[in-house]
Amino acid sequence: MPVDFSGTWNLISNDNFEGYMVALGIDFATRKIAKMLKPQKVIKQDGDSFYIHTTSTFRDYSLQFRIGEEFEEDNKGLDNRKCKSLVTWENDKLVCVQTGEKKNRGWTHWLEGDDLHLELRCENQVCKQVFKRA
Ligand code: VLP
Repeated sequence: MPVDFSGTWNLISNDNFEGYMVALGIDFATRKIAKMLKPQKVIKQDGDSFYIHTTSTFRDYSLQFRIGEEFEEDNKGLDNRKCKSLVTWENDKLVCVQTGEKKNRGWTHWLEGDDLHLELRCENQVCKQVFKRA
């Protein structure tokens, strides 16, 4: 049985979000607002189907996918660049590769103790976020 990421999670730390946003080409004004946010993630996992909703006082982003099935992602409200995304299991980690204009773009989710971890990658930048159950 794979791990279960389902739940409501609150951001508690956010390392190098700035570098990640710069790599994505997010403008200065938006970055200033975005780095103050404490987003919440709601994850619903049902077998190989996932729903991940990231909400904040500024913008929301939601994503639905099935493991192993490539889908088109629009990144609406983020950098708005379309990409082809594929999420797979690597042991107990959920690994997403986002193929498109930006090199080395993707993310990895995993559980560590009671915490949800997220690594966001773009080009040579890595952002590391940690969430606790709400
Ligand atoms: C854009 C970069 C901040 C910053 C401007 C808007 C949504 C894995 C994955 C599921 C993400 C989160 C992406 C955050 C990139 C911000 C608005 C912040 C709130 O999560 O859980 O999509 O990719």
